[in-house]
Amino acid sequence: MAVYRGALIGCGFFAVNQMHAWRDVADAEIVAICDRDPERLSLVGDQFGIGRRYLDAAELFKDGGFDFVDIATTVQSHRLLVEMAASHRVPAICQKPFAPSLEDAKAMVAACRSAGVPLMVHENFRWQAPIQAVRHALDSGVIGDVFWGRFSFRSAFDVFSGQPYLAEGKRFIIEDLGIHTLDIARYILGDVTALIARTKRVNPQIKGEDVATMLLDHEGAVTSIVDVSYASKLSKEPFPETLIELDGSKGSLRLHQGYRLEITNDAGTRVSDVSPKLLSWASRPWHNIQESVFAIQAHWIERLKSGQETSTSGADNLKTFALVEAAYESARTKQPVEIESLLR
Ligand code: NAD
Ligand code: 89V
Repeated sequence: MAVYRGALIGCGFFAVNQMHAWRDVADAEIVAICDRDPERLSLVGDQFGIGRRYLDAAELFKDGGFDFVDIATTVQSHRLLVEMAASHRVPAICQKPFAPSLEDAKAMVAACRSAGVPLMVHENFRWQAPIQAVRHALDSGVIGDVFWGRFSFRSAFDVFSGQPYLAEGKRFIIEDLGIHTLDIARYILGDVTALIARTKRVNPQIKGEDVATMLLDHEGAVTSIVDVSYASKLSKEPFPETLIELDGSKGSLRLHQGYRLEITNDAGTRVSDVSPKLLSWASRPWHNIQESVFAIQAHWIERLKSGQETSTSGADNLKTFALVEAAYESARTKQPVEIESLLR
């Protein structure tokens, strides 16, 4: 069985999860790493026993010797690095947020398309076990045709200690976290035609918005609410759970806190435990996210083998990224935004 050799760029806070997951993914091996920060490079190189280390991505690509690249840097470098991968005809995974702007994201998709290489955005939230359980429940038809939904992520978890840059950007919760929630809404209820949003900053110590409420029109006349907050002090901290409510023609579905999936229809109410696994290297409460990192990376290798497009390909992620842009535009103008016009 062929082993796909990968190179990882960006050895920061989150990349450690990706490195752990790569060790668990069958037929994959990270053979080289790169970070412009020598301390991060040695820390991750020593932890995972990687000998080939680079401070400069251009040097990494020049030396080659790998079948794909996993770009785990923050957003500012995504376009440069994805275009570098395309110019060397190397398939690429790129962390979310895909790009600083939709125009950049479109250019990245075009570069990989014309180079003929696959591009996947590391949009892992749809791969979480509870989200997959919701998808399977809908596909089984137990609640019929869904006409309304809510996707909610409300928390007061301190994300700034692990990711201090999140306090600094003019944009915060929609771009960093809401992007996942919007992607889940698309994954569960389909593509979005229009969106209206309101935002707020509650925490005075950060620069961007930490609360957002969005109303989405999905294709097929389904309506959903996507609401996200890092300013919600609750009796039991739910981080990093996305809670879901769906009403359908035959019944309803509720994904409650504590990974409890409740389905009600004419047969009654059934509650099941859809908790994620605690992988050997994972820690609570991050285990939900960590398991989804393994799942998306295993999917990437499976799709490299089959040649099929990935679930969160660059082209697919443009449709999620457009919702982020639309939300900021709508919050600014107080007007609904048509999504199609952004994707042209
Ligand atoms: P971080 O700042 O801790 O790490 C980024 C690393 O990339 C740093 O070590 C930095 O030196 C390096 N880097 C930046 N530009 C580089 C370049 N041009 N060449 C080489 N190295 C470079 O950031 P983080 O918190 O690990 O976040 C990284 C990305 O992961 C972000 O886009 C973030 O949104 C995303 N993220 C995703 C999830 C998820 O669940 N999908 C969770 C957390 C973070
Ligand atoms: O997914 C992310 O990008 C993270 C977190 C889950 C903490 O918001 O920033």
